[in-house]
Formats: sequence, structure tokens, C-alpha cells
Amino acid sequence: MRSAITVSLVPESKGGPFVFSQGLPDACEHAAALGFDAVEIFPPSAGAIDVADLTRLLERHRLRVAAVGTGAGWVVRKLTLSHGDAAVRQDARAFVRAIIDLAGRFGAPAIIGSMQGRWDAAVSRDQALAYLGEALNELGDHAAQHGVPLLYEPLNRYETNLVNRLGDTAAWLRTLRTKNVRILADLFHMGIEETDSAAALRAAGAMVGHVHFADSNRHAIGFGQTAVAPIIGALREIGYAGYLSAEVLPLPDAMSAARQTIAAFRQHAGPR
Ligand code: LER
Ligand code: MN
Repeated sequence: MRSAITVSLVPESKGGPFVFSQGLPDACEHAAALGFDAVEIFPPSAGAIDVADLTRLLERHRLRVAAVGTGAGWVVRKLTLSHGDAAVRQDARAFVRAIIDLAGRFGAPAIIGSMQGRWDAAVSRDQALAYLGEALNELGDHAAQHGVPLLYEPLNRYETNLVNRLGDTAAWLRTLRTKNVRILADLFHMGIEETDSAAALRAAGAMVGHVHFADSNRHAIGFGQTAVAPIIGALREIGYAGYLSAEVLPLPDAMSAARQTIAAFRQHAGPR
């Protein structure tokens, strides 16, 4: 498994679960100094990233891009892939497609988290899932052109009412035409929704494409009450070789969260 840490470039996401927020040069310098393998980037849009600048930064610090989030489409522009308005859904798809193309240039997948949306009085659950499924079919196949999967993240009940658990997500994804969508397993959401996170990961098996490495309180792993060893054991059992990416609150401060994360990563997931 490989280690990654989040950096948000979106001022509106202040207070959210992102460790670094002082720009890519700052994040890359700290991530590399602490020994992380990669950064996970939360940009305001695809166009906000200068590909040449980021390429140089990554080379200088020997870092990779673990994944790129699309949630700013929701946070900043209130777009979702399951919205009742066809024009909003179209804008949401275009926003995600551009991030897939950006991430693809770095060999990284894009993440569909809050861009999934939710059902409500205007859009039934079945209709919302149908809209979302159509979008994942198109965007999953689009990601395949870059040789990367598209990541779909089940969120906890306070953030979406569509699908909240890994098992339900896997069953729903299997009904889609695209075979290029993998599950992002966020240990924070799972702590709220799953009965047994290790068992859920074992059951999802090869569908698991990325992991958000967060404790029960969304602090760095080790700062909450999640039992990490059985979770890492399950990931080893299913042959998971992807990232454990710290999408956690920068508490008590960003550097302490980063140091705790890499220490926990080495303790639990390092080579043995
Ligand atoms: C995104 O990865 C996520 O986990 C959501 O809770 C949005 O912050
Ligand atoms: Mn997450």
C-alpha cells in the first residue's frame, strides 16, 4: 500500500477534511519531507491547475498524484450528477470530465464524492440513481481512455441519501454498463454506516480502488477510536495495493495531522 495526503485549493472548503490548504508547493514540500508517496488534490476546477507547474513540483519532490477530487463542482457551483435539471447535470458531467482529463495526465483517477447529489421531493431515488448511473457509464468509459478507473465514493447518511454502504454500492455498480468504476472506501463514512468495516472491505474485494484513511472522528488515524489493524488486515487479504490517503481534518494543526498519519501508515501498513 502507498501513502497519500490531501491538499485543498478551494477556499470555500475551509473547515473540511483536508490536511494542507496553503497551495501545491507548500503541500508537496511537506508531504515529501514527511515521506508520503503522493498527494491527493482538491482543485476548484480542472483549469485551476497548471499541468507544467505541477509536473515540475512532483518531479522535484518525487511525488505522485494519488487522486483528484471533483467536489468543488458541488461546493462552489452546486452542480450534481443526479440533479433534476438536465442543464445542471450536463454542467456537472462536463466539470467531472475535465477533472478526469487533468488527473489522467498524471495517471490518477478522479473521485465522485459529493457530486453524486441526493434524491428529494423533485427527483425520486430511482430517478436520481438512474441519472447518476448514466453519468457513471459515460464518465467511467471516459476515464478508461486514460487507463485509470473512476472512483465512486459512498458517503454517510448526513451527506447523501443515495447509497451509504460498500455492499450496496458494489451491488449497484455491478448493474451499470461501465466496468471501470471502483469504490472509494472512506473509513470515516464507513465508521458511521458499516456494521464491520473490515468485513465490508473483504466483501467488496477487487471493487475497492482507493481508501480515505481517516479515524472515527475524521481526525488522523490514531487520533480517534477506529481499530485500524483489522482494517489493514482486510485490505491485505483482498490484495489492495492502492493508496491510503489522509482525507482528515487538519487538527490540532496540519503538520500534527500529517505526522500522525505517516506514523500510523508506517506502523500498520508499512512493508513487513
Ligand atoms: C469526499 O471524499 C468526502 O468524503 C465527502 O465527505 C466530502 O467531504
Ligand atoms: Mn472521502
